[in-house]
Amino acid sequence: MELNGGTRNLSPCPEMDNVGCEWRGVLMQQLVAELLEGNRRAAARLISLVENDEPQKRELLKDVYPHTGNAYVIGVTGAPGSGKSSLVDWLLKQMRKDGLKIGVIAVDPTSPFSGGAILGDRIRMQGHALDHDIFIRSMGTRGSLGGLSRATREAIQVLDAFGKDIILIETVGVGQSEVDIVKTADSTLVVLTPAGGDSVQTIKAGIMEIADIFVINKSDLPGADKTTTEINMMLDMKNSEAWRPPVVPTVSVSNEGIAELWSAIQDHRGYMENSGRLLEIRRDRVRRELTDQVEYLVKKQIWDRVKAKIELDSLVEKIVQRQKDPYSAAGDLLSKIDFYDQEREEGG
Ligand SMILES: Nc1nc2c(ncn2[C@@H]2O[C@H](COP(=O)(O)OP(=O)(O)O)[C@@H](O)[C@H]2O)c(=O)[nH]1
Ligand SMILES: [Mg+2]
Repeated sequence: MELNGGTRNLSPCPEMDNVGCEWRGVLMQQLVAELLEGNRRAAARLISLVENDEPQKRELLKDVYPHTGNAYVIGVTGAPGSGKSSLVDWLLKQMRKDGLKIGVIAVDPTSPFSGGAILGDRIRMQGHALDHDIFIRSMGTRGSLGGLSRATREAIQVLDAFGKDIILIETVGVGQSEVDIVKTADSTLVVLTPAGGDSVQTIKAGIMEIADIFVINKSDLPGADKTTTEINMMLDMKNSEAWRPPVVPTVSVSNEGIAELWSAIQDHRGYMENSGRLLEIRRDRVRRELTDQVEYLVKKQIWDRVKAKIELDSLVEKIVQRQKDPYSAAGDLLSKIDFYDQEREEGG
């Protein structure tokens, strides 16, 4: 089996005639060139392409990749309503004072694409709409949550090549997929609010593990000190690691604690860079990405061959009728495409 899938000789648009396809290829190259020149519409279109998982996406990302690696990625996660968007809003203002160019990706799988919290985020962040060094994009669910974390990773690459120094990712911290999204960040902020009567012990363990910095937002509300103390106690109990997450109180409706938060982020970045940890996690990420790509290509190769040679529907029908079982059908199927040696697999 030859692994030539995804290389340039594979037509990125097989449904078109050759002339149309070449023309589209030229347009795509132009799109990447425009992105590198700083064209916002090109950035927006490229993110749409990755979000919709368009077939020509892989070719584009190949051209984008050599221009990535400069941006520092900051993840902001926490329960809905904890104040993530308000915090991001103030952080943008704070970072702009340092002359940084910033991209924001607001991921909210709980919201439909064009309404709800996403719309609220758009309106809130509109104050930055005229600032050309800020690029804000919302992503909702189109297809699976796994698809969303892939699309987020790819959108980060686009914004990185676009020349952003910092990429902020806001994500609702509820499930595994959001945790996966956060794993693409170099520094992760977990936003909590004063627990009131409740104890912070109820916070999901996974979320505690990923925090580089704890933000106690809405510190104007009662119970902020208690929450801060509890988090610190939980940190005391953990084995001392090289980096102890600071706990930063903020009031994001009135810009309190934002400068302190920005300085905590910079401290963490300094730690990541100086300790070699940043290089380490980026290497791990590349390894995962490479594994994913290999698996993607292998799967695609197999299914392309299977579909070309085998009538799947009739096979499914036979299995439904109990004339065949799925286990031997899978083996038969792979042996027909000259890929799978069934006898060896079964030790026969
Ligand atoms: N009292 C108080 N309310 C806040 C604070 N930060 C945000 N809020 C409010 O909390 C609500 C949710 O904020 P939002 O930023 O949309 O939260 P997100 O869902 O985590 O992005 C909004 O009504 C904010 O005005 C804060 O520091 N104190
Ligand atoms: Mg929000």
